[in-house]
Amino acid sequence: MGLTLAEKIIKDHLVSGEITRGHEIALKIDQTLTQDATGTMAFLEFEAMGIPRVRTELSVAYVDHNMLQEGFENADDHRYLQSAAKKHGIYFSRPGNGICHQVHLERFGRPGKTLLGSDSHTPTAGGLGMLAIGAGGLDVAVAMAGGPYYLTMPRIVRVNLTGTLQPFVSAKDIALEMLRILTVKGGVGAIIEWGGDGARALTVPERATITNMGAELGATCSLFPSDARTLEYLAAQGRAGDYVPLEPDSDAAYDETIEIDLTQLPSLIACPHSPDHVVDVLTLTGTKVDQVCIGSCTNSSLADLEKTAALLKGKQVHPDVSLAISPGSRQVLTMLAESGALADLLAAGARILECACGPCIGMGFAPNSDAVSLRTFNRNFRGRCGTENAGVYLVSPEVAVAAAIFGTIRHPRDLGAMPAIELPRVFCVDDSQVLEPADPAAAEFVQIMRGPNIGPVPTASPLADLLAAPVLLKTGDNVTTDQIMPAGAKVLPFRSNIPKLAHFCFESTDRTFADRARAAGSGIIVGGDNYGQGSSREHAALVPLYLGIRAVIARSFARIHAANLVNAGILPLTFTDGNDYDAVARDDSVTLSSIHDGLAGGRVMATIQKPGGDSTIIPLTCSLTQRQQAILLAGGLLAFTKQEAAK
Ligand code: MIC
Ligand code: SF4
Repeated sequence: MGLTLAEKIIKDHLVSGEITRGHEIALKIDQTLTQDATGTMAFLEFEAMGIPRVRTELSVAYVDHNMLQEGFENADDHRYLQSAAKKHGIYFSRPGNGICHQVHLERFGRPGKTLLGSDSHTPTAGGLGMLAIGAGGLDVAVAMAGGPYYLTMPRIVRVNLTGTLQPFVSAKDIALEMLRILTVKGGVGAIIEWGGDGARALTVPERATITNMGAELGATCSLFPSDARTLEYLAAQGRAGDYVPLEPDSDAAYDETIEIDLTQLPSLIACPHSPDHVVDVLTLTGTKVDQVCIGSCTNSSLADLEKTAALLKGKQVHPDVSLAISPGSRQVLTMLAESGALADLLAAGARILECACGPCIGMGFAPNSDAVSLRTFNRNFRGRCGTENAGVYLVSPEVAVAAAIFGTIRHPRDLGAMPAIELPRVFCVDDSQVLEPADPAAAEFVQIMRGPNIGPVPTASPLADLLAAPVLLKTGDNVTTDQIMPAGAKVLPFRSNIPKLAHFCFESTDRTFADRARAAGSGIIVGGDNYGQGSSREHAALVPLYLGIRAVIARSFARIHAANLVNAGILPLTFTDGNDYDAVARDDSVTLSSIHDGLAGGRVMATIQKPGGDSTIIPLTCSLTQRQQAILLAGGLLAFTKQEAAK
């Protein structure tokens, strides 16, 4: 039987394990990507491993998230990252050069290679036929040190695209359609492989919009074949030499196949506050709009913004709408300037923001109270935009432009005919803002510059055999890492300062959480399904660890967060019987006994003691690989790595 595309790349990179669904595999990682909001911690962890120089083919550090410099903190972190990158053999993409995923696609991604990134949207590079996976900072630090990346071999879902997109319907609508079909947890434990005639017709940036939002499905990664379109893109970037053709075998076996007929696909919109609340845009016709944002790692390519400019040309943004555009990279912005499109955007009344994540992560441009904000982004979790009571809707650039002009949600075909967009065959390549690392001889003399904001990385103790702790918080389903550890302009400057970050833990869910956790000294969190969906931020594990959380019991976990809990040294357990979720409440005392045997046996018994005195015993499932068990017993991945190195 033939191999799927992902299986081929996995086979080429397999360090250990067998390519059988559900088995643990270890992959050699060719490239790593870090960004500033997760990178400071990842770099501190890399430093703690004592390895002088990265052992990957390529590691790049981007600065794109923490761009507002309201105080010294972010600037200090940028300086730390720049000096540490120089010392340790890492390329450094300077602030202003663009969003990590956009720049990586343009300048570094290579078909057939593996990429591990400390950002959940790392799978964007799957648009180039790369096996690109998001992970916590510590996993990325280990990969930078030359260690393999461990994961459970996912199931592989094939999506077959047929037909042709209607005018004004675009790649974003395909991504939203998948969310409508699969929901935010439908991709957990899966790799999504895109194919069919409809996929062949899509350009690399369009493919990247789709692979980007595989993260919202919870998928491990998403990828497209590497074909004529890939060559065309790489050639435009002056990188035709990086091209290798890659297709799945014609007799490859998939675990599931989804068919999407592009001809039938309408313009879609994801309603607040979840990317899978997807409806036909027509159902919301007439809804008044306050703000429109075009950009983010999902929709900020040159093609997206040239299209935006062409649709806006000669028109004016509605007086009640504030329109912001954040180009994905300096390359995109430069080319918009050269083509004259930038002038069209300005003439229409758009506010041009930096080439960075910006409003997507609440770094400025928060909407007004109760606003309706239409964004071409990928996440619309409550409060993420910076305004708790705003409603964020996720849309294509076409729907965004229509709303910006009309002031209400309208089908974009009301804009008239779709203007034809001509993109240059050769893109403007200028890597001057990517700094090369020092050569090995000079590296030892490079001084790392640390600001006072950088605190120590919290570490766990080896997992005890008995754990008795109160339930400090009980959450519902689909809790996001934005809820556990919010981001935004106020909080992000403290990404390298865990004690400061701790004040904000679960802030929007329960303001008393951090104080109660501190007072209790140790505790347990109970969650519903898909606990920890969303970002890769390991801070959503490190901060609870710092606050004394020793275990999280949930109905199910999102992939990256579950790995981050283990890496931090927190025990993730699931209810063997999902109904037992109802048997546990906040302030109950939970006793987990014979944990060490339970780890090996896959089951831990929990005694739940109610404040009134009643108690019940429930079984919990502990589905951890032997390696993960060893990590917990060592007190987290950092301790485990040091322990292994000492052997
Ligand atoms: C996000 O989109 O949520 C982020 C901010 O890019 C995160 C990374 C982070 O929290 O720093 C992600 O997607 O992993
Ligand atoms: Fe940046 Fe938003 Fe993309 Fe995250 S999702 S990398 S915050 S643009």
